[in-house]
Amino acid sequence: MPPHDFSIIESTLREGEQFVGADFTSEDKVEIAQALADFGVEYIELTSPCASPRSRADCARIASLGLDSKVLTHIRCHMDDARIAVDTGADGIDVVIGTSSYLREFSHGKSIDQVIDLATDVLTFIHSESPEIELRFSTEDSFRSTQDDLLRVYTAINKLEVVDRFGVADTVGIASPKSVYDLVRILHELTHANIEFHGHNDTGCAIANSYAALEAGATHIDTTVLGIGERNGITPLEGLIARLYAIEPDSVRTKYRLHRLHDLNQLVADRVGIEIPFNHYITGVTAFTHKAGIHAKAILNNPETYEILDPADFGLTRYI
Ligand code: HCA
Ligand code: CU
Repeated sequence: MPPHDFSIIESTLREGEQFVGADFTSEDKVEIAQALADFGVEYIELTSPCASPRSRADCARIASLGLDSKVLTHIRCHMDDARIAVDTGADGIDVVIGTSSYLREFSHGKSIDQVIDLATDVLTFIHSESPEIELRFSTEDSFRSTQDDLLRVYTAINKLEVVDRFGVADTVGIASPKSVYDLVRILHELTHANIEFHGHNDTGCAIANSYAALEAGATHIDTTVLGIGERNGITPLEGLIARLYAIEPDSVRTKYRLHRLHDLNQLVADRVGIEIPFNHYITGVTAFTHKAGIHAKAILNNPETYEILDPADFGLTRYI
């Protein structure tokens, strides 16, 4: 049962940069990266160094800070991008390419065979340039790709023995916990590799899907602070923490500096010009507010009657 040994890939500075309100300055990025590292996430994922000269400079700058979290950069499966990414000094590179018929037809225009050939070239190149770099290969829109296509792609890439981790992405938020569980299981059995899950929240399943991925043996989950990202975003860091804390509070308390979560949320909210939603996991203003008389009375006798998260662990207080 999760949480077994898993890592958070915190993508506020990549997926979160794709949020409509986000336009981080270099200083913002350094401040957020430091706050994420202080909270204790295992990985920080940064926007592709190919997105702009500033992204490239910021990537190199953050990679050189010596943070406690590993720094990853994220690229399209493209030789030009790979050549730039190996020079950023990042600890790892996340490579992604679309495999659904939508993306093959309307985005990059490649067949599955061409996807396999291109990924083979790109991944082999990165590994030969920087054998020590942590390399992840993922398909985009995995949950609208056929299982046949996915298995062909992952089997071919697995044979190269250059990848440290495989990812699956629910790019459009269509997956359910059951479909995530099944795909992660199949992939894990096929590759025996570490598996990462990236889930969008269009239908409100991102946290449950991430948890199902962990139950199926996934080792890495992507999050962003407040869930920011394309459209309505991905798995919120706070929601994943709440879910895991509810199962095993001790290991979550040990792994992360939970007291810093609220300030981290406030920092990102300020930088992207939003409020922390009132009903947000852990840090929303009503998360520890009790109103009904019956609840209030019982809470005063024993808070656990109506609380599975202890606000004190997060440096927060309850209101009655
Ligand atoms: C996107 C790409 C991505 C990539 C996820 C990943 C997605 O559409 O911007 O590399 O794990 O959701 O598929 O964010
Ligand atoms: Cu995404």
